[in-house]
Parts: sequence; C-alpha cells; structure tokens
Amino acid sequence: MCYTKDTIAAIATPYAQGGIGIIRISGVEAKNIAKKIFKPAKANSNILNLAGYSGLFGHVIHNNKVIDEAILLNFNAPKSYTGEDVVEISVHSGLFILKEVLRAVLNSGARLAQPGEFTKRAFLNQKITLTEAEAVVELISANNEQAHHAALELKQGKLFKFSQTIANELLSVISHVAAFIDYPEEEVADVDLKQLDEQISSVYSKLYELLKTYDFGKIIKEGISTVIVGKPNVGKSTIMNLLSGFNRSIVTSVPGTTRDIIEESIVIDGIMLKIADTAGLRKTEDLVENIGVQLAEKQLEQSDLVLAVFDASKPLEKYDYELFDKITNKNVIGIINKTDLPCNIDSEVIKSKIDLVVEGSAQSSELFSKLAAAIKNKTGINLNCNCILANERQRDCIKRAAEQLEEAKTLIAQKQTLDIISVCLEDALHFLFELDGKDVSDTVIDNVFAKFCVGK
Ligand SMILES: Nc1nc2c(ncn2[C@@H]2O[C@H](COP(=O)(O)OP(=O)(O)OP(=O)(O)O)[C@@H](O)[C@H]2O)c(=O)[nH]1
Ligand SMILES: [Mg+2]
Repeated sequence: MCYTKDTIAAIATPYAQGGIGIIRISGVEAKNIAKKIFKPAKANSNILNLAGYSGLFGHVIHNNKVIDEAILLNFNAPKSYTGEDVVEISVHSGLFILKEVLRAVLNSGARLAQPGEFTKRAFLNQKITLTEAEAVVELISANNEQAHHAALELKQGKLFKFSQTIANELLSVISHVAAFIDYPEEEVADVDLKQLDEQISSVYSKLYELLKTYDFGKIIKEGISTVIVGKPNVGKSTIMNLLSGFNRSIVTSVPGTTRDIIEESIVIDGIMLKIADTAGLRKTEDLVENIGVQLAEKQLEQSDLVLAVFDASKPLEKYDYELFDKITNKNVIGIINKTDLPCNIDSEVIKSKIDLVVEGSAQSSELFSKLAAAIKNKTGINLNCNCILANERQRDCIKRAAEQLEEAKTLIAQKQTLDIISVCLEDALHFLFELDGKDVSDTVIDNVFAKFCVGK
C-alpha cells in the first residue's frame, strides 16, 4: 500500500503567532534528526536513549545559531500518534521561529509531510480505522457541541463497531449460502429463500437507518436552516437580534424595514441554527420591498424550521391567514410577540394552526429561554442517537451496500439461483469493509487524507 518509510516533518500547530508552536517529526530517523538540531540543557542527556513519553529542555540550534528555547517530547514506536518514532519540538510560536525550526529539521534529513500524512501513517500502521481517521477532520472542524459529540463518537469507533456488527450479520448469511452451494453433499441446512429474504431485509433496514443519519449529520455541522417570517412590524428583526445576541438586523417602528435576507449562524443550547430574518410578508407597490417579499417566500420554502411571528397587540388579519396556508406542511414554531402590550389577538386560532406556540416579548430575555426550549423540542435533536455518517464517502459505501442488498432481494423475488444472489451479497460486504478501510484502494485513501491540513 501507498506507504513510504521516509521520515516526515511539519508544523503541527497553526502557522501563526501564539504561545506555543510544535514541529512534529515522524519516522525511523526522527530521533537522529532531532539530535542534529536540538541541544539538551543537561549535557549528559541523550535523545537517542530517551524513553517514550519523556521530554527534554534545551535549545534548537541550526548553522551554529540558536533559534529558540525548546521542549522536546519523545514517543517511541509503536506508542505514538503515527505508530512510528515521533519527536515533537515545542518552541515559541513565532512565524520566523517556526519556519526556521522546520527548515533545520528538513535540512537534517526529514521530508515535508503532505496534508494528513501523519494520520495516514496512523491508519496504515493500524493505529486507527479509516472512519476514526476521518473523525480527526470532524473533530478539528466541529464548531458546536453536537458536531463535537458526533465527531468524538466517530473517533471512539462507534460507527466502526456498528458497521462491523452489520458486516458480521451479513457474513453469516453469506457463509451459509456459500456452504450450501459449495458442499451440496455435506449436511448443510437448506437455504430457504423466504428466510434468506428476511435476513437480507434485516441487514438492509439497519443500513437504511444509517443512511438517514447523513442528513442529520449535515444539519448538526452546518446548522438547521431556519427562517423568521411574519407580516411587517411584528418584531421579526427584534427576535433575530434576541437570538443572535447583538443588533444584527435593523429594528424600527416603520413597517417594511427589513428587505434583504439577513443571515446569522447561532448556537442555542448546543444546537446550531443558520437563521434568516426576512422582509414582512405583504403585497406592496414598493419595488425594493417587493423583491424582499419574494426572497422571503423563497427562503420560507427552502428552510427546515420556520419561526412564524404574530403581533399580540393586533387582531389577526389577511396576511396572518395567508401565512398559515404557506406553513401548513412545514416544521413550525409560532411566536406570539409583544405580549407586554394590551392583547388583541385570538391566540387560540394560532394554536389551532400551529402545534408549538410560544408567547412573550422579544424585548425580554424570557422569550429567549422559551424559544430555546421550543427549538430543542422541535428539532428533536438527541445527542445520544446512534452513530452518524460523517461524509460523502461513508454515505456512498453504505448506499452501495444497501443497493446490492436490494438487488439480491429482487433476484430472490425472481427465483434466481443462489450463485447469482450470493454475488450481490458479497459485493454488499465489500462496500461495508470499504467503509472502514479494509478492501480499500490507494486512491480512496489518498482522497480521504487530502482533506486534512498539513501537520495533522
Ligand atoms: N412593545 C413591544 N414592541 C416590540 C416588541 N418587539 C418588537 N417591538 C417593536 O416593534 C417594532 C417593529 O419591530 P421589528 O423587529 O423591526 O419588526 P419586523 O417584523 O422586523 O418589521 P419589518 O422588518 O418591517 O417587517 C419596533 O419598534 C420594535 O421596537 C415587543 O415585544 N414589545
Ligand atoms: Mg425586520
């Protein structure tokens, strides 16, 4: 497989000013290279004899010039991130220092690591599975509690274990069919086609459930697309500002203030929303506002969650009723705003149209807590749900495996021979193995690790 044994190095921390920057070296020559550029403070210390997980204080010296004070950390193979000998040199994170230390390391015999090459070596040395390696990217890019939770589960092998259970179930079906085909004279139980169909359906339904998690995974990473709608002046922009925690939208007492779509990403109780404030829905002769209203209607169609706002101080009117029609089949939270003013609205009508309604004033933080609870309730996000597919590659493996099982079921229905049916079952198993990096081509591996940053 695509594994070169040379020693690689890279800056493992962001290339930016900061407290500490780390240059990571991995490979058989790691310690020899470090020895050439690192002078321990204690003269009798020898890098080559260092125990694993131990460190030394000293200086990085190159071309007889001190570059910086440094801490050298040593990891002996196979007990390191990559499974190889690894040395990490921590210095002050200055752009010049980092570059000079890296140059010193490269001049002393290391090669600059490619993006993701450290993690790729960890995979090739069987320290982690392919899905765990992918989890590293997810962990680094997680920007909210749920995305972090899902990434951590992936890293801890939840998907790997789940896919293994499914693969084992399929394997036992395949083994039975194969034994029956290959050893007809032995006492292998008959393959009952109805039973075979049921066994395949059982595996298929697990794959199908897993496939559904992909969209969920996307939502928790990118945010639930949410729109705030309602007729003009009901307080949509005030709610936008309440949720985002700053004056994102302009608020005035003039109906028709918001025209463009105003977007913001916010995290409420660990749930990420990509929220859009929109123009008030009404018929208008104003050219600019009219465009805003059209944009709002389009946004409403595309969004997964709708916050439909009503003004408690005014009776329901035509535009409110039109809004009810537009949101019939959507995931909606109704908000009866401005309850600090004398009430003139028939809130029962709203509650008969929308199953989850909160009431309050966008000018008070109480509405924020009520909305947060409603959003949690509506989005049904459960941090303890089963494993989640993290990327297109993983989804593709599961999808192909499921397609092969569907094909096998069709063949059973057509009463085809077991030989033909078992080819589909074996293909399905191959795609399940591919998910975790068994049976996987170099191109797939290269693609996975190309998504990493240098130094990871
Ligand atoms: N009393 C009271 N006034 C509110 C409340 N929420 C918003 N307002 C006021 O209502 C007016 C309209 O608020 P906006 O947030 O601009 O309303 P909007 O729905 O975005 O209006 P458009 O962008 O014009 O469609 C402003 O004067 C707000 O200060 C509330 O809960 N109580
Ligand atoms: Mg507005």
